[in-house]
Amino acid sequence: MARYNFREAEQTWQARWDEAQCFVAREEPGRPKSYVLEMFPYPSGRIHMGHVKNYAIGDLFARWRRAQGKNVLHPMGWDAFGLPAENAAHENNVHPAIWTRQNIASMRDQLKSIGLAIDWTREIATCEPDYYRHEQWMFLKFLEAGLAYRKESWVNWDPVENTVLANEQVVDGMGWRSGAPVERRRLSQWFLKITEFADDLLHGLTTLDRWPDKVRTMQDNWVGKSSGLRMRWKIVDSDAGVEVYTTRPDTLFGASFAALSPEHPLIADLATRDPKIAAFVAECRKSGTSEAAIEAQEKIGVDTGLRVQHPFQDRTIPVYAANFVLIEYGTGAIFGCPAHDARDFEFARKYNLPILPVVKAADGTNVAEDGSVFVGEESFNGPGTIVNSDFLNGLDVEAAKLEAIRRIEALGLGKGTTVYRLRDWGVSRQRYWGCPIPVIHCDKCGVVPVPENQLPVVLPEDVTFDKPGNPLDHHPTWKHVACPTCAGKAVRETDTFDTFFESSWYFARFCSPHVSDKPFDRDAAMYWLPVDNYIGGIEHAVLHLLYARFFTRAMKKVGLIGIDEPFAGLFTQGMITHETYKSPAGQWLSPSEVQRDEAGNWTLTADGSPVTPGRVEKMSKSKRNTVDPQEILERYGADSARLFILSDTPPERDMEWTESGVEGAWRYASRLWRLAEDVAELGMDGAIDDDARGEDIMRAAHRAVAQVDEQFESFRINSAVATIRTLSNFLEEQVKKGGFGQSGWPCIASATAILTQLVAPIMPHLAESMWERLGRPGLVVDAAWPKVDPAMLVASSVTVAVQVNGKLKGTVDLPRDVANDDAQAAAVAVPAVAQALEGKQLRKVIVVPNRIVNLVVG
Ligand code: ANZ
Ligand code: ZN
Repeated sequence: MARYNFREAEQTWQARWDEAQCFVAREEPGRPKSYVLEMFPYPSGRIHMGHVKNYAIGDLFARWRRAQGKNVLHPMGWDAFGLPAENAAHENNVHPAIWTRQNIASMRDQLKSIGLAIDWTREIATCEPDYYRHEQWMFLKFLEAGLAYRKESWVNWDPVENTVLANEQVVDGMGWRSGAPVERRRLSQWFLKITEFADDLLHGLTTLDRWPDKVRTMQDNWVGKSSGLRMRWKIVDSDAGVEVYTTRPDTLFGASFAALSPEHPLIADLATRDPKIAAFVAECRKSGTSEAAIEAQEKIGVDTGLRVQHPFQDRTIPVYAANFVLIEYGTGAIFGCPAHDARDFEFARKYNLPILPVVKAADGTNVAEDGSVFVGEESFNGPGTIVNSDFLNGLDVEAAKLEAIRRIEALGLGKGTTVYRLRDWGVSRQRYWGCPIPVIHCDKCGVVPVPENQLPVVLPEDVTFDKPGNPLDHHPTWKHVACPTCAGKAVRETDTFDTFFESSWYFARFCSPHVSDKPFDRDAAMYWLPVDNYIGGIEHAVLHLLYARFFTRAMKKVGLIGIDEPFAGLFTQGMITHETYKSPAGQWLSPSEVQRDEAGNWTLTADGSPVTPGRVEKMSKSKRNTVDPQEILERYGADSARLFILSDTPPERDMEWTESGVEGAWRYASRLWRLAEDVAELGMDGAIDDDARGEDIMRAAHRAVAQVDEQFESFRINSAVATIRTLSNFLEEQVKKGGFGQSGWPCIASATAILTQLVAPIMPHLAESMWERLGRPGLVVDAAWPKVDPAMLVASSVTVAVQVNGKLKGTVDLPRDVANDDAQAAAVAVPAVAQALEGKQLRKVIVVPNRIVNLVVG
């Protein structure tokens, strides 16, 4: 019997699918579609296990939906702009374009070797002008529609690299690559008006019932809608005032200071006269601008000497500049109530400011034996009753908020408002390897959009990386152009778009990737979108997914598309982990350097020295616990890798990669192959026909299909694998028993064919080989998914006696092993039983499964 040769089989079937153009998608209006999409990869050079998992899950859906008769779109492309290419240029002196294109070529080969059901004719790379020209055009449309604008904003500036850094690129106040202290700078940047859709983005979340709750919650928090009060505190001895925003107007009587952001105009003004304030502002500038960075810092401030008047009381409070007040949120100024806010508490302790409790905790946290309210070792921010607050006393927190707002509004000092945490999206990057922003700066005319007929603005490839900063700035010619309006000397914008720009609409481009006169064909997009199954990592729960949702709305506003939500279903997969290993000297060792001896001890393969196995952690280069998919594909084949990744744990959870696991998958693949061979060679061996046996076999197959359908649908892929194993075990036993007659023999053959179809979305190559071996016509990939015959799901029936108070009243035919409740329901419906029960109270029901239902009445 021939051993299953996965190397040969995988190549053969991939070529066959290619030839038959199995996965080339065409719009067919009226035919139900399914758009399956995995988040497209960054072309880093080689695929990693996370990719394999991502695409194994997506591929399962693409193949399964296709077999179910859906018109499937399952495309692939490359998120090809970005910093790593530029870093490679600086480090290895290779041009980003060359580096990127080489990486794409090798990763494409790798992905193809996994045997994915992808329509490669739709492949796109975002770094090519035929892709990014459309986003330049859309940007101009957004400008016209008021969805893009330019403004000065605070950015993280790396003085060594001469570039703006994203918040994530500031580590402990230092540039992640230069290690130089980051500065804050004001720069003119382009913004997209995501805030215009803040409410709509929130509302949309409620319609996304096929998204994980945690992702919806994260987006909800990111948009961060809050309601509160915007109010003015009058500055003593001045006509000026300070506008603050608070979500806790109920704590107004507990105010003990006001604080302004170091970037607040009033502070900037004071800094020109007061060196102490100027020094403080300069100090704050040294740290990043992100909320996370600011949250982590020690809360510090400086007393400005100003005081503001309390709105309801005859007292004033000092005004500080404080590092924890963000310029971009609310009004950039707050009043502090240390008793009920953790940051204010820390600040008050440090600067000896009064801590005035005004909320009596509902849970008693801050209530003494005698009922008085005290200040503990931390602030209290839960619910309770207001105290020490004049007209608010006795109200609960929520009622007090409303009352305080009413009073402030009556005094003309402020207004209840809604505030969002969401900021407009700054899309300018001072980088080379990105899409050029299509505008021109003219001294006379200002900012002039590049006229449509001059698009695309092609990123020049003849640049050098010998100086830090953006090579577009030092390019000798590219930058200099005639102003489109006055024809005078002008310069191009050298900033490029944030690479999230490209990933915000690529799903729409896939619908018609070859149209050149517009970003995509509207009809094609309306046919395919929204994406039915979008699969990717949880790390994109906020930014990418939010930007894409915004972009879809923006595209709708400029008439490109007619939907709001791009992704109807979202699945976030867990990571792949691996055990870690350390040498006696404490160095991380890679799994390929170590081995386990018979006694179970780990040693270094090279010299046998002892190795300490460590915790199971996310595969990472730093811990060296990665396993290269390439090696696995070569040793075990794509199918075994796919099976192991899908079978071990629910796909949303982290899964631990082990050598024994993939070996087990490989053994199972070989067993399936043997089963196909055995069944193929099985003949009628003259046994007497046993119809019941044939029927049992078909029932088992149908039951498995019904279960797998449900398990795939709910992403319980590991359970589906278990179902498949149960069926194959059963079929193996049957084959071993042998003795098939004229009716039994076709049954085992077709049940094995059904098994093969269930296997196909997971191990597509093996399934083709089995299908062929079983003598089935055509390719399994083209075979219609088995239809479950409901009659086959009903387990064979049994006749059950129905008794009332122990006396036989009738019988009822029930499915074997039916639930007790169902047995009872069927029993009481028997006419003679119903009669006997009339007017009586049912006290108790005793069910002897598959035999008796005894109804006890009184
Ligand atoms: C007084 C107060 C008393 C506050 C109290 C809280 C508790 P959320 O709910 O997260 O939106 N705040 C307002 N603007 C700020 C800014 N630009 N930078 C830093 N903090 C700012 O937070 C709203 C609260 O955060 C506001 O309510 C304000 O402090 C502070 F017991 O006002 B609160
Ligand atoms: Zn001009």
